[in-house]
Amino acid sequence: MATGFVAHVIDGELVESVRGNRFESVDPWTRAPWTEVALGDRTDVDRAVRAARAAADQGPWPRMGHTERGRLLHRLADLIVANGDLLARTDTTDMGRPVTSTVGRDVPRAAANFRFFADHARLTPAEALPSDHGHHAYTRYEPAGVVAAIAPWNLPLMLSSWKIAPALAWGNTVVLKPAEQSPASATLLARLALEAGIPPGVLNVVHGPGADGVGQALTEHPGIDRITFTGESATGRAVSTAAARHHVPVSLELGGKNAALVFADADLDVAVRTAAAAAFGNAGQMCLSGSRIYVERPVHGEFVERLHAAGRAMTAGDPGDPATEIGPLASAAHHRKVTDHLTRARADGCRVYGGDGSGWLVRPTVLTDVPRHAPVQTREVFGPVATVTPFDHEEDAVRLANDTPFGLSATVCTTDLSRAHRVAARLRAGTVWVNCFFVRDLRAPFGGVGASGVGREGGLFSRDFFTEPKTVVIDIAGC
Ligand code: TXE
Repeated sequence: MATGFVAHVIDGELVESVRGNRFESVDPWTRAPWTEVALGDRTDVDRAVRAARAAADQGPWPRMGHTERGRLLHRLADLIVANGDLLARTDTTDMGRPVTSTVGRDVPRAAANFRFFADHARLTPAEALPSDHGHHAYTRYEPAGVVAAIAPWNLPLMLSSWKIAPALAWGNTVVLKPAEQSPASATLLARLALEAGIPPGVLNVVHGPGADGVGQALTEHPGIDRITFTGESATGRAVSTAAARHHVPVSLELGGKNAALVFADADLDVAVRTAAAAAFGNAGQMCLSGSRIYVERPVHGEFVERLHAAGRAMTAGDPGDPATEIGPLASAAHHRKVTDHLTRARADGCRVYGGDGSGWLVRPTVLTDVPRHAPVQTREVFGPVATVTPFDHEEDAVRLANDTPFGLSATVCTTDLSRAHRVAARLRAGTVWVNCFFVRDLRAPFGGVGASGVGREGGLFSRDFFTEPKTVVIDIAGC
């Protein structure tokens, strides 16, 4: 039975929906509701956007300067760390991500996002343009206004903070819609923002579903100036269409079907460790997952055996147990999607290693003999499922890796330095990791090619998205 209640946060207040509706959030480990959540609709979205608009147009936040804003964002980061256990356990209960990851990775990274963007905004210079013609020109990076942030369920706190931190650091106000499968940490985060001294209306949270619900209402609202979205590629198209009606710029981080290339010269220990982390981490529920693995033929057999063994060795079970590495999939619908893929893969003639599990748990799964056009090879499964396919030479490997409409990330395992650079240059992907996975530098561009997204965020790319750059030209010739 659900015991708690997760409210919207609008204009600094914890509120019910105007119509008083609620929904239940389900704990994927117990498969039972664990909390009630305010179920918003267009009216609640409108209230939140109005609050954010007022805070943007009349409030202190956009005007207080980078130093003071940065101080408050650092205070929020301190509070995230101080309340890390609660935030981490909330995400673990909401979506099944193992607590070692929510405590050890998501909380520190959420705090780091706020610290980084606070400092980055404060320290980034703007251009002054010398002119030959008696004029001086310079650029001002002004807040864009009200940002709609629509987050997915796979890394709730971390991905929300990745969107909110740069938006706030550049002086915007935000309406956040977390995923309906994992809403609770967003309300906690907004409460901590208020506790940190961030003014009411600057960070608002509205809960509810996306299509025909809060998400859609937010993207269609005329009071929004930017939309940053992470989710499925098809949803990204709907978001773009809605945004186009009001000429609102969008940043879309969408799905992936990311390749990992393992060359015969690779250190196989590193390759197996990297591939297992890329394919099975967070039970494969990451847009960056390396789910299509291509291995040079001489080491293919050994690699398959070792990857399967690495998957088997991962502890799967209760995500609240610190020993657990693989938790349950996030929802019944998602569990069905992943297991349907496995059923279809068997029918398509794939050999399946692993893949068992009870409840919504699916253990790491390795597939071989996968037909090139099988759905498991071409579509984002978003589960702990990796296909492993042999290749014969470098050209072949690059062609296979690029044989997809997606282009989010890729991993290359090799000890040949020239090959690493050569292959990285030819892969059609927003990020290429060599002998590593998931290493992020917040100054670097992050985003995808093709069906994996539109635009980049990170460092100056975030500034360019979350601001309206303005050119000021001054006559200094005195005539
Ligand atoms: O995604 P959706 P879902 C992929 C992954 C997964 C699949 C479906 O393959 O199995 O997408 O997941 C909101 N207007 N990724 O259904 O629907 C929604 O409420 C505005 C990849 O959860 O895209 C949620 O907050 N918003 C991925 C968010 O969009 C809408 C992360 C994502 O939900 C909306 C998650 C609409 N019309 C899933 N429809 C990644 N890139 O990391 C939905 N939403």
